[in-house]
Amino acid sequence: MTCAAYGKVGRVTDAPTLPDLVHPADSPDSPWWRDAVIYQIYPRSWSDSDGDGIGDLPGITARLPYLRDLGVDAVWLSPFYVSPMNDAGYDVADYRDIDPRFGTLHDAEVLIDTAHALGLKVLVDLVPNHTSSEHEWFRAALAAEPGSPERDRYIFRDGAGPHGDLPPNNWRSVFGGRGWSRVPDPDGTPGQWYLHIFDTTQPDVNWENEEVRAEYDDILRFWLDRGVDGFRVDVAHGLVKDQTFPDTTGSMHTAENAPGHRMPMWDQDGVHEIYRRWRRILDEYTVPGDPDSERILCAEAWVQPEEALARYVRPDEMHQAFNFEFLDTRWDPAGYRHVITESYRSNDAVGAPTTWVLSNHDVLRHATRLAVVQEGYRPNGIGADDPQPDPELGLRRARAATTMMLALPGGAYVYQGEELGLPEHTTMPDEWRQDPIFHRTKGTDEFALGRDGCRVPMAWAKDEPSLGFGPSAKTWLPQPEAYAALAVDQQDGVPGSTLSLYRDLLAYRRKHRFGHGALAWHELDGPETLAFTNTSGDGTRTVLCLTNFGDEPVSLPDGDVIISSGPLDDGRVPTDITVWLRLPTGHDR
Ligand code: TEU
Repeated sequence: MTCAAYGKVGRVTDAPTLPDLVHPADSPDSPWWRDAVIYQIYPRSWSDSDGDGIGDLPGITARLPYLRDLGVDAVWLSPFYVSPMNDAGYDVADYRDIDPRFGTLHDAEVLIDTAHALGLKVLVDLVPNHTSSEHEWFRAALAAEPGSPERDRYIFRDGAGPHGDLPPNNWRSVFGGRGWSRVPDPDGTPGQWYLHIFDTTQPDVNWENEEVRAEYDDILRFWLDRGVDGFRVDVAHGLVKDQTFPDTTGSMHTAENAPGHRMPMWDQDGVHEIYRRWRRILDEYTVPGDPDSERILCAEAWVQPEEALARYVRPDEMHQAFNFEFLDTRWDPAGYRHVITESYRSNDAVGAPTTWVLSNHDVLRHATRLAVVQEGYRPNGIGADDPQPDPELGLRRARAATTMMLALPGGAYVYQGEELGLPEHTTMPDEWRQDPIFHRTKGTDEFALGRDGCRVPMAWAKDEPSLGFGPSAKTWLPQPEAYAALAVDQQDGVPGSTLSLYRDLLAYRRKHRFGHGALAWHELDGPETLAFTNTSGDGTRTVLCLTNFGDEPVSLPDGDVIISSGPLDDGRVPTDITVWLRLPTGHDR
């Protein structure tokens, strides 16, 4: 390696057109959310204060200092609203109150205030595509006549066939089975059908109806007035449906099944008008001259290609959109290189940051996923009878993947427990499973085990009941044996532990503002490595991030190793390891 090679990286401000520059540096005074690292808490499974086996808000509040010490900027809480819990809270019966299992509205206010006092921002989950079937609006719709204003808040249609006993079209549910269910009319005779893109207990809301739009405006204000810093928007690509309701043959898991063939329930142009409306509401809460007061929207939109996703983060719409193409990338340098390049290209074109993510409550944890040889659509749940992924390989790759992710400019989301290297529960007995996907697909050719394996309660202390999750031994899902050795108290302060790695990565990233840096590919290391540089906006600091995907160790150029996702081999980078290396001053000039 020669110093001259680094000349390609260039000093961003002086050489914005260099061929390998993928992403220019962000302005140093840009607002907090452009480079924030946000920790996802799944409230059922993080911390249980009362011993009922279900996590709760007081439990979360008590443990917030752990997140301050981890070094994240914010938390996002999956839904905590009143819910029958048919989809773990993504079936909301009352958007303005807390489910008693999680606590009270007062507990939520205490949580928000405590987080703010610790310097952490708080995002909550907004679920606008559907309500619970126990929401007062849906109950009123069932009690009302077809064609009534109550029914118009949802998507009711007459059935097909001479007696209306066939569904209005062939749409499927994402969770398996039909996307429509029939209800009796108020007089008890078989009546209309309603659309539910997810579970039958999650009727889709009709976003063509102005009363619906006004209601969600009000829900946003309700939580903004309580101090939340933003919303993660559930199924952001699903709110508006093609009003001709055409039959469709594509997969429900992909918005665009073939170039230009968009599914009629996903990514319709009309969703953007809704987000422009919401953005105006959020912007009312910004204190002039104080970018730290900005409130944000983050899209959960399973939309491809990257340009389509970037439409959600145009300047007058949302702030962030999860980069699921990155999450779905297999353990392959060419795949990562492609998705990183395309993501910056698309987001930079609209002036938005890229928002990286590797795990959440819907997918196999990346400490397991990255050891799975994938065929087709990403695996969704592994059971005791399935081939078991190699946990060591998974953890090694997960640490390397996270070390790569946290070197990338932009924002990032971290899912609870990944900082411990927690694997998926891959041997959970079926009788525990609660995900509606498991129940709706059972016995059918769509069969999938579902997402319970990534939702298992956290491991805080090896020798305590429920591994310190709560004061009793109860847990709503069973914890696998492997969690004990990975508990927080086993890793805290231990050099080389995954928790220490995350803390070190986050501290260095924050100190040197990696999220604001410029990214350029570094070309010298062959097809089996992925190497890029993150250069600070003033050009004074360049860090090389190198991941070795190949079988042979790779040599490093001159520089100081800052962090490595695992031990080096005589100064060389072994298989499935990522290294951050500070290049000597001058190399980047
Ligand atoms: O998920 C939306 C969604 O379509 C997927 O993540 C889905 O869970 C996956 O494709 C199944 O294969 C959101 C929430 O994150 C999820 O937990 C909810 O179940 C879903 O919406 C419905 O609210």
